[in-house]
Amino acid sequence: MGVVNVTPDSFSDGGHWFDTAAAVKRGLSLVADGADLVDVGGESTRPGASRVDEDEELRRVIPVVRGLAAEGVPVSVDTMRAAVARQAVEAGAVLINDVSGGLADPAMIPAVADCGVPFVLMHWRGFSHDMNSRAVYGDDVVTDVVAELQDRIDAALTAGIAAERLVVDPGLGFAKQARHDLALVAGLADLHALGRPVLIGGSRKRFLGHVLAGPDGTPRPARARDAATAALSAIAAHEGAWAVRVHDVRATADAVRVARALTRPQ
Ligand code: PMM
Repeated sequence: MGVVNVTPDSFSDGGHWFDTAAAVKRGLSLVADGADLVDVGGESTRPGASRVDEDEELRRVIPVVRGLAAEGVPVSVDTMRAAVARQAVEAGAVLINDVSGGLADPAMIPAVADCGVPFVLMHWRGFSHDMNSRAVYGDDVVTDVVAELQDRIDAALTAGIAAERLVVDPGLGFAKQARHDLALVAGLADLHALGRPVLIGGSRKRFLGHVLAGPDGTPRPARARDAATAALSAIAAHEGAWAVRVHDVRATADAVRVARALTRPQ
């Protein structure tokens, strides 16, 4: 899954693809690099970010979804809003990716039930402006995240969404400290116990900056985390992830192919 953030302020690629034509072009180049799916989002979720209003989110996202779908690209929409999700599906999106797992907008789960497309339920504990304060877990972060994701699965099933349409995601970097993110990737096998495909979104995230910190402890900046992202992608793929969500598709597509060759020798 390649990322197109149509935002002025996403933490790692904000501002680059902010106009429609540039964003569509970017999506096409991600496909040329090997993306099977292009995730289009119009709201930054970087830690501390404040919300964008709905009209502005629609204005950013819908023309890009329409433009990519018209080119035959499978598009997912990265949104916490039911209205954006509905209009994106009308514009050709084939998957709804909600980082709040349906919690931010009470109309989201009913909208997904109506739309009939797959739905990514990400682990989430609150909006970006104060999510870091929610990074408090019991003895084992994996156990807590699995339990909270199970609650989201149950909410979706209760609303009539078929289990086959659900994908789960541990939400790396969302109400997590670096050690939580690392424990979740190391504990990927436990996420499979939920019985649903797993999406991993670790691309250029803070925990990789900490892993790659210099001798004085300064984290590696976001733009210099792509090799680490590819390594993470290979590990996630090898551990059975259904998809990885990344900015630099080329390196990750290669990494995933290596992982696949190891698990399924021809
Ligand atoms: N991370 C971001 C945005 N959307 N969606 C899913 N399913 N999983 C993620 O981990 C995720 C996401 C934030 O990263 P960005 O600002 O680089 O897009």
